[in-house]
Amino acid sequence: MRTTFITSAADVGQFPQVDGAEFAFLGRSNVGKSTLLNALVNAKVARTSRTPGRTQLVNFFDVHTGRGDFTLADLPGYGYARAPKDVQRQWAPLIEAYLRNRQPLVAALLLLDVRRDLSDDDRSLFEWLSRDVAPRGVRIELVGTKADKLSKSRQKPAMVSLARALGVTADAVHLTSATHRAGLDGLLAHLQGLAHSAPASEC
Ligand SMILES: Nc1nc2c(ncn2[C@@H]2O[C@H](COP(=O)(O)OP(=O)(O)O)[C@@H](O)[C@H]2O)c(=O)[nH]1
Ligand SMILES: [Mg+2]
Repeated sequence: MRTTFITSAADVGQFPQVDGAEFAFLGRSNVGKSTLLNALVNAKVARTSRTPGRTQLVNFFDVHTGRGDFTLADLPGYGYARAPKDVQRQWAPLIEAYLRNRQPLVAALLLLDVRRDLSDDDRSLFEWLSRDVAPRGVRIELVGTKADKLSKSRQKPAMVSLARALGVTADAVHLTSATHRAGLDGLLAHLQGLAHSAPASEC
């Protein structure tokens, strides 16, 4: 597997043209989007734990595998309390435009920290995705992150309560730990399966 950085986009006009399927990493700041992306492709391509700056960027990566190619998009996080107000206001239009219109997008991965309760932002994003984005054929994949921070016996109950808060069953949530490399092979195989079954599209 080989992963290369394509570009950073600050607005819709800068989204790259790609062939094949694209998957987007969504979730609040610090939930582990960039870390999970890096762990999945086994490379340090996405920058992690940087304080969100003034510019919110979508970072695109090309992944080449023996089973075909796909694109990953690392989206800016939300809910960073100390972000300047203009940055907080910028988040919604860019991400909304991306999720509503991006043609190669096959699935939006909504990342949720298994140790934390759902935030209002998590819930309203999930509801909006279900209502306005899923109908155009984009799947919503729920991914629990940082499983290693909970003992084994507390992982399942945490998943169940997250799932219940969203009105889905716990088996709809992919449980992962980037640090312990848990749940990554299954998630990658799942994405590759979706990439294969997606109709070929150009941006
Ligand atoms: N223990 C643990 N820490 C993680 C995991 N994934 C991410 N982190 C940490 O969470 C922080 C935020 O991660 P990052 O990927 O930058 O989050 P992002 O803002 O959603 O892109 C960093 O300090 C990471 O090292 C994980 O699976 N386990
Ligand atoms: Mg990040």
